[in-house]
Amino acid sequence: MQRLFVALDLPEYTLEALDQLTEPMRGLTWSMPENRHLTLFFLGETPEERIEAVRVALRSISVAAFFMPVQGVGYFPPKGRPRVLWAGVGNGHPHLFQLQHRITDTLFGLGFDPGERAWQPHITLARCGGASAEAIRQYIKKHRDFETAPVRVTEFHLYASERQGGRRFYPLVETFKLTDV
Ligand code: 2AM
Repeated sequence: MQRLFVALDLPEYTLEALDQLTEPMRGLTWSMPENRHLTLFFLGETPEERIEAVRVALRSISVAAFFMPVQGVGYFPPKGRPRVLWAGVGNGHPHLFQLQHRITDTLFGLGFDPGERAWQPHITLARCGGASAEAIRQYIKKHRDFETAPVRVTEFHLYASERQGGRRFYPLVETFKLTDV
């Protein structure tokens, strides 16, 4: 079994800008900068014998490259105690949603469950299990105008998610190129 997900990588300049958003806050666990990405589809535990079919299917996806904004911060869930602090993509780009829909259709066709919640593009910055809701609201207010250079998205990736000594690692399984425009 491998725990798999499909995601977009972020260039160094974006990772640096996101790193500027980190600040000491009680009860908050910041994600490791090298682990920051934008998840498009979470496949979960996948039997080895199904992985080749996933890779072949993802290779057939044809979506044009695009520029993705990186702006705004927020948290999940919108109501109740915040659990995840994230950076957003503004209104995104139609191709971002097109790509995510194509991936979802493709993997749904292979029997993977997209889950019940609507996909909300986000880059996880921190888990906020122990932070106070008020501290998170203050943080959001302070960074509400966050915006950095858009990212040119030219590929997406299939990653595995592994845990070693309490830390998560995301080994790359395969990269899939978008089409040139
Ligand atoms: P995230 O994007 O909100 O951080 C690997 O676990 C990646 O898949 C993470 O980026 C994670 O969330 C995302 N993901 C989406 N749905 C998930 C789920 N049900 N369980 C674990 N991770 C999930």
